[in-house]
Amino acid sequence: MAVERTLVIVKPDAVKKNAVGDIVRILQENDLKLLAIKMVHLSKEQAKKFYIVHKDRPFYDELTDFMSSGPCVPMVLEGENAISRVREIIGATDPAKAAEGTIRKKYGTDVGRNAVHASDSPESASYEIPFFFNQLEIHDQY
Ligand code: DAT
Ligand code: MG
Repeated sequence: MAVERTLVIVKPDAVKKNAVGDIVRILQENDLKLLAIKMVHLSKEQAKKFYIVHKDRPFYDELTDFMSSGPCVPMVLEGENAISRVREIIGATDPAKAAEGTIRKKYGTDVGRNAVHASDSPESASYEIPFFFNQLEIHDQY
């Protein structure tokens, strides 16, 4: 077991559903400490850079259009095994296949508009956290 940090994004669809507060609550109630949070509206170019690992996937253009379609809410969470635990709490990529009680089951619309993003490995977290937050914006002393 190790204390990890992970990046979660409430995607534009879930921001529009006014689900930000509920999603933060669910994560905090699962012993994840909120270290940073903000609201940003990504440009298409910024969305393409964030999702660069998917640049050759057929859904890259659709995904980056969606992620730049409105404001989203990135946040940094910390806890024991935070990366894999958050992936379980959010559920499967396709909300139709997500388990009962998961965030994507509750708020996702379809495989493209699936309410939340979460880092899938320590390597992706180490790219994704500094993509949105600098050191001064990450608070672990409370
Ligand atoms: P995850 O977000 O569960 O890590 P992923 O990394 O495979 O999933 O894909 C990134 C995002 O791309 C995903 O959250 C939604 C979108 N996406 C994935 N598969 C898709 C598909 N078949 N059609 C449309 N969008 C898709
Ligand atoms: Mg992924």
